[in-house]
Amino acid sequence: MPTAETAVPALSAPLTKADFLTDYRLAWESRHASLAGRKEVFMGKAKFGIFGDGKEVPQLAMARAFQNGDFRAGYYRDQTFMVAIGQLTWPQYFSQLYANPDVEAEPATAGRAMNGHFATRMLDEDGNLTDLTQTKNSSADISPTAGQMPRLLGLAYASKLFRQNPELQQFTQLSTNGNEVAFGTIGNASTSEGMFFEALNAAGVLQVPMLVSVWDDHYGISVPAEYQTTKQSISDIMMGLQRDGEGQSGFEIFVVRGWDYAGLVDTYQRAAAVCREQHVPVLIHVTELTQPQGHSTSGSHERYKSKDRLTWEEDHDCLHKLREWLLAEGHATEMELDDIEKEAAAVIKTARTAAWAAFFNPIKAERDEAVTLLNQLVADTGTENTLHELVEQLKVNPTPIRADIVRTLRRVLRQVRNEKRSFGRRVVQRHLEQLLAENADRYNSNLFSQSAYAVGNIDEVAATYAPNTPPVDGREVLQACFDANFQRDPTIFAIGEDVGKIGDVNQAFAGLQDKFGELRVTDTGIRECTIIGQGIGAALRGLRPITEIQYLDYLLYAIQILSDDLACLQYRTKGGQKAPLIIRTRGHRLEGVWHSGSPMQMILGSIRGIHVCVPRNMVQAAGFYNTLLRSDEPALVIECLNGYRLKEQIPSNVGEFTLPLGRPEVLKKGTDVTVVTYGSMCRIVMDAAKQLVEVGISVEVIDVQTLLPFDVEQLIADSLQKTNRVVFADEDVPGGGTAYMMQQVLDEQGAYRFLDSQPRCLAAQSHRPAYGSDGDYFSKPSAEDVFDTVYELMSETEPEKFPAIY
Ligand SMILES: Cc1ncc(C[n+]2csc(CCOP(=O)(O)OP(=O)(O)O)c2C)c(N)n1
Ligand SMILES: [Mg+2]
Repeated sequence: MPTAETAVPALSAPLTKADFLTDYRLAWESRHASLAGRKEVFMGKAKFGIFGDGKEVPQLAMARAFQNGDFRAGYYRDQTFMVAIGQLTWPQYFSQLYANPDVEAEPATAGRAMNGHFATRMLDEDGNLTDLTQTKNSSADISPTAGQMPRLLGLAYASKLFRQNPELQQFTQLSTNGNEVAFGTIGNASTSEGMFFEALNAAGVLQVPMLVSVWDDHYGISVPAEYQTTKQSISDIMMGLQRDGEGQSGFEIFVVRGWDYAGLVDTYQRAAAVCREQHVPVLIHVTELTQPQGHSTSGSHERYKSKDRLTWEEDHDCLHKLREWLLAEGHATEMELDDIEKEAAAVIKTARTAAWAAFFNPIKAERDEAVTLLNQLVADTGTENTLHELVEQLKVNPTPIRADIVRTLRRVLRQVRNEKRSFGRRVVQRHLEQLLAENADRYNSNLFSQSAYAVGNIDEVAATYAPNTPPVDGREVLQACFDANFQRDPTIFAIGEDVGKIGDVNQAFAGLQDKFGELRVTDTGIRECTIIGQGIGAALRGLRPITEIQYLDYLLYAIQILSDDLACLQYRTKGGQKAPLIIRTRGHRLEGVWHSGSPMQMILGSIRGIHVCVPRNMVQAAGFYNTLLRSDEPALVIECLNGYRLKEQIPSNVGEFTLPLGRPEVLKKGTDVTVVTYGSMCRIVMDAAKQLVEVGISVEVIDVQTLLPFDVEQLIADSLQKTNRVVFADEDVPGGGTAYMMQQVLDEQGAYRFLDSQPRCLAAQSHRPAYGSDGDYFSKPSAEDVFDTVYELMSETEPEKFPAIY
């Protein structure tokens, strides 16, 4: 990793000639990196390339305003900035282009994201946060345009909490009195996205130190500003955010040309100062930028830019303009600048060569080792003719990849499947296993936390109950749970629509704002996507947010950011960053199309990397919150919307008892049929189970409790071994959550072999649930539906004892 000394220092005194030339050198290194990167793609050494050419100069100015403790949330053009702050080296840059999976060579994503996805490593070897106040930090980039904006809001929001909440001042390794600025970058065209506007509005409301730079090159791939932005100017149309003066709330908005080095340096100094000191959000619209090589390696910009535009871009290339300025101001001679440009080219050439060798040599060595073992196998088995060609192909491949090696080993083993006694065969098989394990670490690891605080490592504490305590409303169980956790850990806070003053629409936070203050229990605007982003950014910085989505149906507004940002954070950084965010919501049965949805398959399919808890009541929910608030992993907790007023026995250790994730609970023992369900369906299934007893059918009811992880000890398979019949029931559409559970049990757990009857799924209807009690009855599975489904299974098995009803 580069050291702090290699980074461009933040500007405290006016820049000197040496500083100008340092910047000029870096700008040209960056340009040569872009030019070389494109060539590497066209030579076939990398699959895709997107570069920061044409955006170098403003990034140098931004870097000079960026201090230790600050955070970036940006996009793929920011290579110059990342090198300027000392958090990217040119060999690392090329390593990412080549997809080098070695985390030392490519610390941002370990080869998992395509080039231009920047990130700093924020966790130590044990998975704990390092002292982020001592480093310059970048949250991990994602590709969806504007997807960095919700997280950016959260990074800035954390500074506000650290500054304004005295209880947080003890955490000096997380913040220095909230002085940290969150710097965002975004392309002009990406400001067309809704979440850009949502994040800016929220930052203005919250008054947080968020400094957004728009790199405006007039285009979004081929589509010009006329199609992107009203009046073709993002600063013009955002002017309503401008604050009226010092002490007023709102934004500071700056407009500066992207090739005007002196103007940029000055702007960033002033902008960052107001942002840092006063916590005023800032928008810097950086205009007149260019794309010397076009958008990416996917096509050429001559196809859609006019000759005039291309000439204008050439004239306004920020590097050419910087050169003109340095000469005009007498800061350098032509010869000095020529030399710098040449030296910069040489630096990049060396970096590129070194990065390629570091990427390719280990693969070649792996290939050679495999060929040696395979040749021994050929000799050993005497099947030269059939195997020889496969081995030879691998041997002469000039650019092997790891898949070529593994593919060859697998095909060879296929051919010698009868040579069971061959020593060479066993050696090759062991070697294949080793390679598969290594590649699993390279490509399939780190979806979840590997730290001591991973959910699986949290101590189990049983709930205890004092005798003779009367049952309370479910919401009071949660309220007591949150109260205890808020007292225990000052980094926990809750935000969401109606969470603050009234303590959420179902009052689980009632009274807690009065008790803990507005910074701990906080109302937000109606903006699900950035509520989640606010949580992600704050969690990245070591805080413990509970972000609320008022109803499960509105999770759709946030599912993109949960999927693209939170769920894959650990994975896409190979354990370099974590955001232990809890998303609290409520759903399943209540009323009508938009308040009783249960879109579980959408969730299960899109947020792997986030745990999904589906507690049947509020005691179970509290147990999950207690576990999660002690762990360092993100989770979605879906409470039952119709459960807040149901009476429950409150544990005496309501803030301490923990529930393990991934362990189902048998709600009722039985011998004939196992019904697997969760959430609000538990009560309906239990009701049906009672009715089934009356006709002599014994049902075992299992509440899975969490869908991700799912039954890690395979308890459901044990149940099927006993009953030999199974029904999966939930409120999702057919083929949704029930199909997932069936796959887990029959396929993953292999429980198909215990079945004597067809496995059945009982889901809701394919449409959204209708309003009213009849709408519910005819849209969602009822106790009668459960009864009939189970009864049919028994009727098929023993028609005499259980004659068909219909
Ligand atoms: C949500 C989403 N839609 C489309 C894309 C494909 N895409 C990648 S970059 C890009 C253009 C972005 O233009 P702009 O924001 O101006 O940034 P620039 O590349 O010009 O710097 C598009 C459409 C994407 N990555 N994400
Ligand atoms: Mg653009």
